[in-house]
Amino acid sequence: MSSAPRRIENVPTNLITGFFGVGKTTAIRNFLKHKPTGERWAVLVNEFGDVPIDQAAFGTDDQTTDSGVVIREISGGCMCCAMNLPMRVAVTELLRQARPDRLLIEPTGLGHPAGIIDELRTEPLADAIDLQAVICLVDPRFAGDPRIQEAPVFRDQVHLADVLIANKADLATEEQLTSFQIWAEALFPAKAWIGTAVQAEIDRTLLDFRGDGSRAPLFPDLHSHGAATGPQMNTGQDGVQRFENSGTGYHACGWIFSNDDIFDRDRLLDLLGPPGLTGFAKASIVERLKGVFRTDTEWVLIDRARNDVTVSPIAYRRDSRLEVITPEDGAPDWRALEVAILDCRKNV
Ligand SMILES: Nc1nc2c(ncn2[C@@H]2O[C@H](COP(=O)(O)OP(=O)(O)OP(=O)(O)O)[C@@H](O)[C@H]2O)c(=O)[nH]1
Ligand SMILES: [Mg+2]
Repeated sequence: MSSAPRRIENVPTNLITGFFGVGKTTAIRNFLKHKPTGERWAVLVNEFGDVPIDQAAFGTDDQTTDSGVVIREISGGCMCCAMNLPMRVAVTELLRQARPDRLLIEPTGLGHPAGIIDELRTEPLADAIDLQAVICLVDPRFAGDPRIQEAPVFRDQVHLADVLIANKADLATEEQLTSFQIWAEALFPAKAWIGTAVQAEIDRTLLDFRGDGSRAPLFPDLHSHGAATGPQMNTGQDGVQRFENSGTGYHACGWIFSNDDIFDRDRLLDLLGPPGLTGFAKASIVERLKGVFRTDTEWVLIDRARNDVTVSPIAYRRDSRLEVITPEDGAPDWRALEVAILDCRKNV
């Protein structure tokens, strides 16, 4: 006779929040590296665009790694907005399937934590989840940028966090780090922890801080509107799939290219790299760009947050794919970009 499965209760859970490209996925990858042996951890990643890339960045093709880590993705909008139900379903399924010792949740860069926290604290998830520290990463270079600083989503990401970390400290000046510290220490209610990090190396024990359940959002209604529209899927030139969606002041366009296409690495990097090269982005603000490409030398991950670009080899092999996020009023001609990308192919 088989016994009923054990109830899932009080799974320690953390939210890792922060604006586009600040280092959330990098932080989670680091936490996973320090995961106690024998524990099983689950990760839920939400991406704004319709073409998920973070999954590939975790170095897994089949959503389940062999090292006690299970990863799931929700793409195409913010799970805090119109996606409460998909989020509830995804969390429930992930908990059932993985029966994890800890759950880490990465919302999109526009994610409003209040909506997610509410969902986690309400039945049917409330019993299953024990919400611990909400960790918010900020880029100290942009903490003074009015476009970000005054954005209600950014302010609530900061306000609702228990732990505040200035990541990318290597790219900031001493003055920017000092300004961050002064600003962070003046926040009310006070943070449980304020720190700086490089490559999102964050002390693992911060995950265990108790979340402060009394933090109320400054902008409680934010998560009930501004949901992404779409997705609008178009089949473009040569059978390429193009997906567009927009919401909360941003526009995302993603592409999936055939696995048979082989791209010229140098031309591709010229195109997608920062302005100053021949990049399309000269005239547009690229808030975020993530792509996996099969090139003539190797498979690469192109990872760009504004004008900081890193290119690294990647184990993903399923297809080439790209996701670009720009402010809604600064979106380029996506079809022209698609043509330019396809022009970088070598084997046509
Ligand atoms: N120089 C520098 N680069 C960093 C640091 N932390 C992360 N990065 C790089 O910043 C880029 C974005 O990092 P991610 O971890 O993907 O950021 P994210 O917040 O998950 O991005 P989204 O999910 O797209 O919002 C990657 O190329 C990282 O390697 C850091 O401390 N210094
Ligand atoms: Mg990420």
